[in-house]
Amino acid sequence: MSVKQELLATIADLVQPGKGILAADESAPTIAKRFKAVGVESTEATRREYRSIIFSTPKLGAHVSGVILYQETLEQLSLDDVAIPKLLASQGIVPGIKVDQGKGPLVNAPGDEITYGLDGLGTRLEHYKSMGARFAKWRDVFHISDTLPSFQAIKSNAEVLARYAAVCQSMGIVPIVEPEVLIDGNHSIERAAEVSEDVLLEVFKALHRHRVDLETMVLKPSMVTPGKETGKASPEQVAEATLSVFRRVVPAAVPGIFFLSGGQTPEESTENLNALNSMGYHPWELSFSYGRALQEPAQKAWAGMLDNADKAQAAMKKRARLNGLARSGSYSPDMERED
Ligand code: 5MM
Repeated sequence: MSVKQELLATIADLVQPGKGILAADESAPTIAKRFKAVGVESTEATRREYRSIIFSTPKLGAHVSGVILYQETLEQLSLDDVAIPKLLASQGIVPGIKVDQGKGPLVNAPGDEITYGLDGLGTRLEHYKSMGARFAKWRDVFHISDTLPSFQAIKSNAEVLARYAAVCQSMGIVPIVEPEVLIDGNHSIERAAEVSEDVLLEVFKALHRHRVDLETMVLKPSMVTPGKETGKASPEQVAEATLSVFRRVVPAAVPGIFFLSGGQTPEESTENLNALNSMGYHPWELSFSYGRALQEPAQKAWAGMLDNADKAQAAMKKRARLNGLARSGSYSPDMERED
């Protein structure tokens, strides 16, 4: 199989009707925060137990086409001693891997950040591929204020994101391109739209500069919403604001836009995705690549106890199923009452 055929096969597996991606690539500090919220200490053993339970959810592959893993998980065995990528593949799910190495301050741009991880990326990808990973993810982060993000931050982050995507494709790994515009702050939905448009425009310019093949990548952006401290917009307002930005700056050649949940509640993120898919024809598939919004109920149900595995799996199945319905605008909030 040529590299291009390999990329196209992975895209076909990821971008399927009624399915989305589970982002389970929390780094050690992030998963420790999530576990603390449900009273669990984060250790290698608790992380293995929890992730093994959710990935073993019966028929998870009916609604989840791919899972993004953290390096530790890619190399771990499930509770039944099956390699995690093998367990996912047995569910018909494509294993993927987070390859950025976190973020830190962007020098001479107070308040902005830059994502790390280009050094040695090719060598790491070779190893991840040998372990079963077929796609990768890199996340850039943009803060919103009256003055942030600076053009310097937008341009520098877009550049590294495009360089990462080009390296992935050269090795037959589908890149998920994630420019996250943060929900934190008291900005308006209009300001979020302005920043999202600026960011996406520079990201696609950089992807073009680096000759990234748009047909074999996935975009993972934030929806356009008001800041967390500003209050909520209705699903219709979020969908309209998001689509009006994306229509201007995301080429139709991109096969799938898989949104992140970015601090929205599980129900909100499903309702918003449903509204997006209820609004007419779109040139791209609109799906989910949620972390918190898919996992929060499962983490609460598990609460660090293996005896709660069935409850955790039921919670995971429910969120995956409802988001699967939102892929075609077939979700309704009444369904939240069903088990
Ligand atoms: C699951 O969280 C991912 C890893 O975050 P850290 O590197 O901060 O530990 C994160 O990249 C995630 O994939 C995206 O932010 C989307 O997740 P949410 O929870 O926003 O849907």
